[in-house]
Amino acid sequence: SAPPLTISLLDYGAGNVRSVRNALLQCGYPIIDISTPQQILDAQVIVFPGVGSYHCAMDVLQQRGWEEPLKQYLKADRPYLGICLGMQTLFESSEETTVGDGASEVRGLGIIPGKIVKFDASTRAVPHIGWNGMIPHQSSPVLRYLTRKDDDDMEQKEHEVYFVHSFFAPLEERDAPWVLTRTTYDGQEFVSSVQKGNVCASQFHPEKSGKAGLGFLRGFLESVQDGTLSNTKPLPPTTQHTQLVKRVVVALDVRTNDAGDLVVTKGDQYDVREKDDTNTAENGKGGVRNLGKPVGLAQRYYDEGADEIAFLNITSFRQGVIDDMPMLRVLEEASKGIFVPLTVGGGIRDYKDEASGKVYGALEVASRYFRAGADKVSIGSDAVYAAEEYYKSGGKKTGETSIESISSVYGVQAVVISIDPKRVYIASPENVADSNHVVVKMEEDDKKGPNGEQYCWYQCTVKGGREERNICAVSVAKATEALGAGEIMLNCIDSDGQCNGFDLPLMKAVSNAVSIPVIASSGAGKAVHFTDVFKKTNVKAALAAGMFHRKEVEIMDVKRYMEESGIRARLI
Ligand code: 1PR
Repeated sequence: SAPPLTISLLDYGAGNVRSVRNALLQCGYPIIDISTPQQILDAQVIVFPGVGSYHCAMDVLQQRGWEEPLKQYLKADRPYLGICLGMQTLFESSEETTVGDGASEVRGLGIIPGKIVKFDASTRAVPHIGWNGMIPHQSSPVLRYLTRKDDDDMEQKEHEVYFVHSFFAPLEERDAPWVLTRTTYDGQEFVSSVQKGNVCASQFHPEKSGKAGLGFLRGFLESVQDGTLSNTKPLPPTTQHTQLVKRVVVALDVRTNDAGDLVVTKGDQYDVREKDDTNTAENGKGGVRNLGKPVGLAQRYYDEGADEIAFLNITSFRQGVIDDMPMLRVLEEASKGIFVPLTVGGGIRDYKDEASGKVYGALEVASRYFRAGADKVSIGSDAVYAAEEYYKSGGKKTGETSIESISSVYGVQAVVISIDPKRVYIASPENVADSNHVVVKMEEDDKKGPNGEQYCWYQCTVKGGREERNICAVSVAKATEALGAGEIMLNCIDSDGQCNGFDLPLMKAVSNAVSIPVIASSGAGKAVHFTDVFKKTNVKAALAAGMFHRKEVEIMDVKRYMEESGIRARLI
């Protein structure tokens, strides 16, 4: 048989391509890194996982003298797989502007006619984040592992794949020979993958699309290997559309227990110590609840169908994380076998090393996590401080907050804000002390105040719920969106660990106030809690911890229940 293929990886050093490497390795092919123009011309197959911004990718290609050989390689119809920006740069230009530069369009490689444009954010949440389907326009060996039988109508369907982008290639008649699949995002159709001959590229991230994504990579690489890659055929047009599915996220709260081991724990209203003498600590209180090892548990949730996994370092306020090797190791290990997005939170802020006096910026802290395999970082306490400053200055952006510094380098989709609010009950809306606090009405009896109060505002806390601040959850969400956050993870300390369902008034208030996606968190105990929050609020994802850790409900039970209730979920 033919000698095994070696993949030439075009890694131009922006952001994290560790997961692409891991996914290619998982498919069983060796990788070499391209470092000279000649290596482009000599490659058997090139994989170009674009991350960061369009102009940055094009600048690097030019500066390193890679643009011309790459064009030559592509025009000669040699095997190529572009991912995300690796697809967008194949087009003539992009609306994505260079920093500080009003309206200039950035030129691309010009292999495919047409221009990359931005989603209209006035009618939908932007970025387009999450799992969406694909409608094939051609049959291709690349898609051979991607179809599944639909349960109801026995129709062949493409598996959902993971997208995260604000810009897209519009579906235009003249690009028709290139379109491999199309996808719909809230009424907007776009090109989700292209293929002509041996040149192929995807807007979605196969390396983050679970087993379907690995199947796409395998389909591509195997057909390069056996020489069948260009065996494509146009398919008859259909009027089908796809839909972004609601995500089910699992969170792992991680900390060191009293014996010094890093464990997954889970609190009741943020108290992670056992109520009895289980795992008893030296000080006589209950020990830290130990639900297992972070990497092993995360791998289990990936295998069981989690759409996304978040690791939260919940005691990071006590120590700096710049040297937090155990947590970096967790990311490194987890990203080897988990091919869905990984978020890491806790301690993403500026940090001063007391011993040396050296100051590390939040960007440096975040970069270490990205390099270790994280796709997003979540910012808790520091986001509250940034929001306070934002309002104090009358809505000025300094460019110096952790949110701004990280999102300007890694993109808004890489910055999640974790909000930890507590209810402050009031008898009537007039009783609110500060007119900036958004007041909501509690409709369910079990969420009313101790004296039957029907109203409350949601007070933000910092340091894992230990310190209250005079700012409400809606205000923090709006300010952090303005500063460049891409997503909100919305907890509720009152509901955390209670298994009584998500705090719907809070979820409604925040998801209606911002246009970035909101992940509902805290309080899930049954599948119906997920369908409730999806039906009654605007959240795009829902997160649970305890019910999955205790194996009370399986992830796929939740998803099947969602589908039965008419809410699309990713079934594996
Ligand atoms: O402030 O940037 O260092 O971030 C600290 C991070 O750690 C924040 O994301 C904060 O939410 C988290 N955190 C701090 N202390 C705790 C604690 O529990 N003592 N965990 C904590 C927060 C929230 C969710 C939880 C859901 C779902 N955990 O992740 O898992 O509430 O739980 P459930 O489904 O069992 O109800 P910074």
